[in-house]
Amino acid sequence: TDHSTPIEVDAVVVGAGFSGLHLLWKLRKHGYTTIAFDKGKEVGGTWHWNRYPGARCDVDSHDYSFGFDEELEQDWEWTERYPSQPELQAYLSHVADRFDLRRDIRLETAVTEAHFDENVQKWIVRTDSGDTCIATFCLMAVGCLSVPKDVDVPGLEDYTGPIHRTSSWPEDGVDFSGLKVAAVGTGSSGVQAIPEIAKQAGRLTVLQRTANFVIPARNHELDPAYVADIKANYRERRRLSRSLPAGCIRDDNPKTAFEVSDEERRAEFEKRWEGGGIAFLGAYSDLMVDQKANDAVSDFIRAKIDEIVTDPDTADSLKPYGYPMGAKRPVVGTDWYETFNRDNVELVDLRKRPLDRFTDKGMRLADGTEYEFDAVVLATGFDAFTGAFTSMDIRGRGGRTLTEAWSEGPKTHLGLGTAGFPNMFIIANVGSPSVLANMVTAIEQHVEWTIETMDHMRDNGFTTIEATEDAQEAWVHTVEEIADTTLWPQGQSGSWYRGANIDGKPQIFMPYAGGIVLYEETWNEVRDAGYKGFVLRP
Ligand code: NA7
Repeated sequence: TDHSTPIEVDAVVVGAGFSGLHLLWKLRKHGYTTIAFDKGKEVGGTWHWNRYPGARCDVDSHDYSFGFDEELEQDWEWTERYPSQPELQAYLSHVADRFDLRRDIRLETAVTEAHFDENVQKWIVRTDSGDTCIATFCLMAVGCLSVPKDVDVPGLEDYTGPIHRTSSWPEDGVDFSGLKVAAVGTGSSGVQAIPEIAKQAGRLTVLQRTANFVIPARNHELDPAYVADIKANYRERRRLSRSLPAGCIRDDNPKTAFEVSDEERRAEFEKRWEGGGIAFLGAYSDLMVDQKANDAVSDFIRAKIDEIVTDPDTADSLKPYGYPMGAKRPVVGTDWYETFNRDNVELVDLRKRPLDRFTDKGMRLADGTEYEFDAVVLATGFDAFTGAFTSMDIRGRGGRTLTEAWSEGPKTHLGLGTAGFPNMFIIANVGSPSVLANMVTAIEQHVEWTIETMDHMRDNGFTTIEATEDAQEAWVHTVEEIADTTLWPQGQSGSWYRGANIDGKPQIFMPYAGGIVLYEETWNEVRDAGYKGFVLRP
């Protein structure tokens, strides 16, 4: 590859995961020249890096996939209810090959800086391979969970054994057979990885700081008749998905929790617990808005934990208290609670038995107990949403850095653009439904709107588009306001939705909780009012 000649394109795409691949496909279709950079060895983004054992999506396979090409939909065979990481990786690699996207992708290449040059009204983008790229548009397809949080586990720097992060798992996997392993973190990643590691390890010690509500996934192989039915009606299914707030079909019950009898409510929870998955949250329409309704479902789950986990102390530690079910990202898992009945698994509840520090060989608890470990697994989360932006040197008008512009937290208009950074479009990240909806549906909206806006600019002779300060202040307010109508804010201590999982990170409720339908209506109004809140310049 020639790195010395500047690459001139209409649009540079940062990232080649779901967002980046979709962008590449559509940009080309609409006649734009483009190039994408991704630091991974392969396309896939989130699904390339998070290849730890048990990694799996918790949206149904047929919905967590691209709807832009009917033949792709018909040809691709999903094998399980929820797609595993290897299957998602295979799918995204297939998409890159099938549509010949690779000729516009440079892998193992990280974008290090993106500067808007006001003289030429273009983005000058540089990579760690020495490429320079000059582009009219800079499209940020960087993902919401792509930069791991810095390790803040005391003493871990002294630990001399191997440390594996779920978010950058070794490509050849890790053999834990017979080893003494510690796992830190019990969010979605830890909950998926721990039961798998427990099957292999000699001893597994799980360090839990905050207990989560974990709903059983009930993953299973797909029945060919079911798949045939979906494929026969795929267009309708996609249309329906776009007409529902979550961006996928979830079987939401319109009833409220206390308009039914106690027996009916229990039966509904039981049915959904058996059915598994995020659909559990759709048991009643008021679970996320009414404290009493939420208490009912939270009590139901705590009772399940008591039923499943044989040791009463462990059961007690696994039970979440102090925040409403669903007010932190709900976790979907397989055999999570059952894993703690295994002889080789111990739960260390850090709230009851605080950690003193890690040592060269293992760890010491405040009560003096010493542990030795052959390996440590970290599933400690991400510098969510903004991490991928602040880790690059992004400068807009007047050389102002994005980190500075976002010093009070990330501010955008509709999550699509930010003031001072013309022609930078952000795909499914802050200020948009992203992680609170089916991510792929959310991505689809943004990709469509981005290209539609670029077409509008091309057709009408506009050179730049830029969000106004006023519009983004108003949008940040709207995003907070919508979150405040729910029980979400009560779960935000320590939550990555607010940036509260990282010391010193400015706190703003980042994802838009209004769902993809209201969001689409808002976009339509904005566009129909001449891109209200954006300034278009010739
Ligand atoms: P999460 O959900 O941020 O979970 C991180 C976990 O790591 C969580 O249990 C944290 O406990 C724990 N953690 C973080 N730092 C520490 C320290 N220092 N000591 C002990 N425990 C710690 O990240 P995931 O990767 O699991 O999931 C991210 C998203 O991926 C998920 O929501 C889905 O959208 C997919 P805490 O709660 O902070 O007490």
